Amino acid sequence: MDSNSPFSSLGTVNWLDGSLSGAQVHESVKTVGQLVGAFHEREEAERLDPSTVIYRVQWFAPEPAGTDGGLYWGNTAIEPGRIGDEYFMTHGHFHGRRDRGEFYATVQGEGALILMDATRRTWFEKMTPGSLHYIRGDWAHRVANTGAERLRFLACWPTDAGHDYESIALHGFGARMLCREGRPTLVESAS
Ligand code: PAN
Ligand code: ZN
Repeated sequence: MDSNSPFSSLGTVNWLDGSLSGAQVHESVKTVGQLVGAFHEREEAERLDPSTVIYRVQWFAPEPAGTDGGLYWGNTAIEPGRIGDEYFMTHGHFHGRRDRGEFYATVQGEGALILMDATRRTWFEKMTPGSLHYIRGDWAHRVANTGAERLRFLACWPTDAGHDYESIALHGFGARMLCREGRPTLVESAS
């Protein structure tokens, strides 16, 4: 059977771990050096090898960024670990357009999806294999790996969502996922 669909050679999803493959996969790697300012124990982060990988993102982008009504599909893999008492996590962001939502679905591992609304109210949803999470367009989102193995989740978001990292770099989230008495605990931030 021949297919002449313009997107038929996009690539494949490995449903065992969520990883993407094919010629059109985009990839980025985030290291301790790039995330140093995100963790509250900055000195601890500066003591680590800056090339240590915290997470990797893969995504399919069948349309250029900003296209009306398009969708992107991604997979994020966060390594297990902590900097001081804070679990390895993503930068986190608001969408540039606050009316553009997103789905996350956990494939492997254990984690926390940390969410924050426009008033800085911050809460989390537990991520376990199979858990599905809907992120409203005006909620900032960050994921922490609270388990002992790699955390992998899939994401689907609109092509014209955009990413506002600056608000998070400037003001952070209203709370952090910290290890307290051996357990992941959401602790309100001072600032
Ligand atoms: C995800 C995230 C991915 C990495 O694809 O971009 O998990 O997190 P940061 O972008 O915060 O570094 C997504 O939410 N896209 O919109
Ligand atoms: Zn997003």
